Amino acid sequence: MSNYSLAVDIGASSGRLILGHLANGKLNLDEIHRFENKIVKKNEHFCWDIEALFQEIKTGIKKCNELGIKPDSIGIDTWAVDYVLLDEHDNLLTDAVAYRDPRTDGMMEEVFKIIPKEKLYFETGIQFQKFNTIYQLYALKQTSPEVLQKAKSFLMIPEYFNFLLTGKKANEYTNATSTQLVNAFTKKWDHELLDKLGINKEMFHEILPPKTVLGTLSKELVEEFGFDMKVVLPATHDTGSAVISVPEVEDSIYISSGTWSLIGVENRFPICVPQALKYNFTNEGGIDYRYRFLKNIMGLWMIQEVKRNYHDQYSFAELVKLAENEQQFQSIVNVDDDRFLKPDNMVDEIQKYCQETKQPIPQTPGQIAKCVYDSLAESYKRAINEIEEIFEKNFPRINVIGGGCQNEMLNQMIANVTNKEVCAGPIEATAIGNIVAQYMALGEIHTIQEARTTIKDSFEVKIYKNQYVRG
Ligand code: LFR
Repeated sequence: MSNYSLAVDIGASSGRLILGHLANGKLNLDEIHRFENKIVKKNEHFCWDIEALFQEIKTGIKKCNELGIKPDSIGIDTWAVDYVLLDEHDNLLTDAVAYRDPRTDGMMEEVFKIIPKEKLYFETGIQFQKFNTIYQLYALKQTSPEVLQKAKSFLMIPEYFNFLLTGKKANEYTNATSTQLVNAFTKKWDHELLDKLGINKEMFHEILPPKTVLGTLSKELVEEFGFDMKVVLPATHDTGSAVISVPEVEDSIYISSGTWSLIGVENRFPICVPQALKYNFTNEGGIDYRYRFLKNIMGLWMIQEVKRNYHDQYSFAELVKLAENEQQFQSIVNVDDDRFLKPDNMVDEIQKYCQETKQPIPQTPGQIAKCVYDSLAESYKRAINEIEEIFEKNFPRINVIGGGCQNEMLNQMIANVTNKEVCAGPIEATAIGNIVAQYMALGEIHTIQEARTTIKDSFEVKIYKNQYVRG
């Protein structure tokens, strides 16, 4: 039996600490700690409460100790694009402003005046989203240039937690690519882009690849926890970790389904071609320099917000049930529209969209939920068509991974609208990808192929087929 590795996986709506260990070629998981994450208002901006999140990480580590388990290593992944800046004394210069904050409104257009859109795409390969770090930094430059000038350290969220654990400051490759400031081919910070935008390039650190052992816990934390462990870099971008867990990547399209739906394929090189630009696909860096050619789709965020707007009166399962009872109702919204990124009220926004597009206006919670799920399935179908057009081939299978793959109704809808086989699982794809990267760093698993075989042998995958095709 292997030693224990601890994955810290924090998404936009929840975080968890999961212990992994290998026994007889199978990976076993134990959830040690789970907590809520949400956007809070701070200094007029939507922010993440990173102090509270770090306390939750510490609570989880202490729970391991209470169980008598001292993991060999820990790895942290979170959502991408967001960052903090530190001064010369390593004090925070900024809040951890959340990517849904409207400070980046209009910034993309400002950046394109300095760097043509095409150039930006052909160099970085990254999808245009108004919240990418490049636009966040440019927004900061407009309002507080002195802060940017003073900054000595740019750390993305998992990197800041790693710094608090070890005292070491480093940037990690998979998350760095999400900034739209890394050259897709050299895999380094693009100094030319930074210079053109007048962004202080001294604050960026060396980009380290996943599977790097960053260090061990600081002396203070060893004392506090009563044990030491290695701090390893997994793919610190959660989607990078999740896609490692896709059991079968050949001829498969994956959907990493959570707050976002990330839909795409794994690739050995970036595809920065005009057609990919036209459809706004990204080439995010992955473990072993495998690229994720994918598109961000609004995802379960919409239903999370709907649930919140109904004052959490219905659980997610209940909303699915209510939607199932509304088979006759159909209105489709464009889930890729930025208006759904952070509307004041998601239910109102969906209703307004339907009214403006002269479709039946959903009234009941069931109709709203049905509209969201139908719209998501439509958007997946569109993205799949675009992928097949770019690759000039048919992908017979879709692998849905992550928490969202537990939504049986949505899985079935995807199979029906795409007429493809849908494989659902594993659920904890991100934590699993995080853990196997740690095992690769420690030499317990040797290759991604071996990791994927282990994952396939360890976790159930459920198959869905188009209900309307016979035979
Ligand atoms: C998913 C994710 C996506 C990224 C979005 C914002 O959790 O990391 O990959 O585009 O959040 O960071």
